[in-house]
Amino acid sequence: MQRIFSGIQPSGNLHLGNYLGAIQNWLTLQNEYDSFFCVVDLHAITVPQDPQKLREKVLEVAKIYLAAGIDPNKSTIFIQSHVKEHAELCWILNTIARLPELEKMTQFKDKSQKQEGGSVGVGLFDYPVLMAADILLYNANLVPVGEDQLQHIELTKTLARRFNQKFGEVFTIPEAHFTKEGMRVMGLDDPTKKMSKSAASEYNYIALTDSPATIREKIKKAVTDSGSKVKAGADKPALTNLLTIYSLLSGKKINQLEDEYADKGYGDFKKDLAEVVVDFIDGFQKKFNSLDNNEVLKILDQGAQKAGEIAGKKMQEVKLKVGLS
Ligand code: ATP
Ligand code: LTN
Repeated sequence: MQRIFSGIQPSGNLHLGNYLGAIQNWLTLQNEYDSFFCVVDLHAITVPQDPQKLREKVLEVAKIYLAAGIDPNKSTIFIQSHVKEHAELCWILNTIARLPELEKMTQFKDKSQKQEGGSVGVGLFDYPVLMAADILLYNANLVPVGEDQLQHIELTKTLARRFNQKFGEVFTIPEAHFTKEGMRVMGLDDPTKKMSKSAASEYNYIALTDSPATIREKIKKAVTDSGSKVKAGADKPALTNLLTIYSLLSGKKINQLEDEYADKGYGDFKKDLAEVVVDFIDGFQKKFNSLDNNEVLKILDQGAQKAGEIAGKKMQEVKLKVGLS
């Protein structure tokens, strides 16, 4: 059985972009692949985090996986820092990664600009190497992520090939996997930038924890394009984005929605979209609130144990090849 690996950082508020770009895709994949879903807390601390909030967020993201429908009987769910091999392999990969490869990462450039002058940590720079370690430890074949992560997956492949060439075949070369529609959900306040949990304005995103009133208000305020037709297209980035969200949550095709709203304006469309989103998030939150924290911690312990066995074996192989054992 082929394997998939993916992860989300326990930082900020998880939003519809994370759900539609990543988690929704995982739900179908977990039926066909040996699946590993990780809460990447070591990645989260590459920018400053409040320790108590981080602790809460780690549990929250694990619960979001479960509430969204990741089934612990089919998939392995665990916390990155609970499996020490992630940091260990990251160090070894650091010795073959090259400075210019990391310097050109757009996520690093974006995120380092957002940090206060002079406070960009080495961890933020090294973030993609840790991500490569996550994936390579498990011989993952596919990595389901949003489009913004493609550059990191390319680096992962480069490092895997380089290591294999230098020391002998150890790592499987992974491929990125994403759905065309959900790969880039855009900000509600600016359809030229991706929906992001670290966005300056909360009107950029719909958080999975937003109340119905907040959701309705955010969608009402969402930017629209000139004209009045509810249509997708290159000249209508805002409507394309809203139609995409509607389509992914309702299962209706975009052209079907365009037909439905042919005689209606933006106002009617937005009102209905708000209800589709409210419905989805309401169902999601009900499941989230019904989860028992102790049960979740048990699932995470079992996940770390299973992941640790695989990661431990891979690390032994790596150390042997490099000459560390
Ligand atoms: P930040 O914007 O603060 O970097 P993020 O919102 O991108 O964070 P991550 O934890 O980095 O969140 O990403 C988790 C997953 O969600 C990744 O697979 C990423 O590709 C996906 N994702 C994030 N934002 C979007 C989006 N707007 N559209 C589609 N997928 C997204
Ligand atoms: N960088 C990713 C999160 C992440 C990840 C991974 C995704 C860390 N390690 C391994 C897939 C596989 C992001 O979504 N921002």
